[in-house]
Amino acid sequence: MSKHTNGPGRRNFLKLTSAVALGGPLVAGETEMGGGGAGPRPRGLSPLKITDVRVIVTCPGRNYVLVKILTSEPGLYGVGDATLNGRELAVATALEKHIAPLLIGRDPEQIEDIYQYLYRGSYWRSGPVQMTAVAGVDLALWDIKGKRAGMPVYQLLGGRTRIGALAYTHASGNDFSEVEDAVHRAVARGFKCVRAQVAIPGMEGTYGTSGKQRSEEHAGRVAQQAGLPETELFEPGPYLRTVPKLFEHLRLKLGDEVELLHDTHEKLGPIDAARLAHELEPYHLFFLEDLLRPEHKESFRLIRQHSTTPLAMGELFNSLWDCVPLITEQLIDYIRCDLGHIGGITAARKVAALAEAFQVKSAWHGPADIGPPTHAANIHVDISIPNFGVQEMVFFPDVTREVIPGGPVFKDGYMNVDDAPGLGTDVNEEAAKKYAYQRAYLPTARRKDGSVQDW
Ligand code: KDG
Ligand code: MG
Repeated sequence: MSKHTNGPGRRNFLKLTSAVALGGPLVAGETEMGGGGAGPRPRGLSPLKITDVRVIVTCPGRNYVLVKILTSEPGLYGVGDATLNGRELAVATALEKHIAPLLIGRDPEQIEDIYQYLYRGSYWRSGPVQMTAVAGVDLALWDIKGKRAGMPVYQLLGGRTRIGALAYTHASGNDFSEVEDAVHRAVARGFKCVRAQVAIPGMEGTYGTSGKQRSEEHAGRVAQQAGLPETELFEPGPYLRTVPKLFEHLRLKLGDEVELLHDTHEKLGPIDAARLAHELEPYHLFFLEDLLRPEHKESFRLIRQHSTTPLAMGELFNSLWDCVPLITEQLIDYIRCDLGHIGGITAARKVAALAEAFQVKSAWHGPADIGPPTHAANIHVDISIPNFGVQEMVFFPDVTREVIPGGPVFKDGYMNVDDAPGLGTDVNEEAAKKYAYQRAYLPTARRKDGSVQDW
């Protein structure tokens, strides 16, 4: 083999390094490898460049931020999702003003390099706004790569490892029997796994419920002005007394077959979290989610010392490194990062590979406040990794599907994608214009004495 087929010759190496030193892209076709710096370009594919990055902010039912990346190949584009609930415009601005100019002229096939460049290359790394923007770009690039290859993204990730992604939905109610009815309805629809949340007596607006339980006493503290966040009330005492009784009720009425999950939404302190995990043991949850704030990773050790309830954590994490200690110390059983907030498929693959080595499974975040491209990305990763656990999902309303068509489908307890090239989602830019952004916030929470509580 000649030295030229082993890698770039000195002349081309200099060309390459000087291009990068000048902040230029690893330009396709500029090296003797003939293909984008990292390796030879597949035969028959011409060099490709990013020509435009469009950021589309729209509110079909709720706010979404879409990223559409256009390329030098006529008609070839990718669509990603960069929605960050309640901070949509911050991400849109980061994309438009800071990130899009860095992408024009780059080779969209160099997904890993672009991820590294936007994440590590920017000095101000990580954080939800930055990593949601990176995720939007990353998803659009995988979409382009899939379309160019004529393959669904899961094929590019190594192909199928399973028939579909076991899915869970949400069931909630104002009392135990309402939750029980909601679980029944979910099971009748085909779900094998259901997350159960109940309104806590005396607490107005419990996370995960419809929030009917707002008392007169509390009403004064709820923001009256439209478009400002509501304030919910949280007290650990009533919460800790109610939740184990909910699951005792559900097991009594529903038996052991249905898999039950519960989301604590980062509300508890370490010893209360350990108590809840311990007291839920008899009801054999599939997992107990987000017991502690993301800052308190070391406190998971305390929970593990007291309980065998399986634990899930991670929807507020923004990078692989946030996940490291929980995975490598086996302090959790399911890692549930949000692909839309950790940098997309490129980051999720790294998290999944790390987790595989420590027998931790995936349970990527899948709420309504991330768009269909991220839900599609979840499934492409789920069905191609070996250590998939479970997938949270939602059914999008028709108005959302009009603007963002495509996406995974639910059948018999599983989510799946078809064999459409790329991610299998799109954006209808004309339809998007009909639904202008509306300012909206997540709720906040306070204790009875008025002090701030994690929501
Ligand atoms: O934007 C915040 C929501 O995505 C979050 O509250 C949903 O915790 C959540 C979940 O598990 O779906
Ligand atoms: Mg959650």
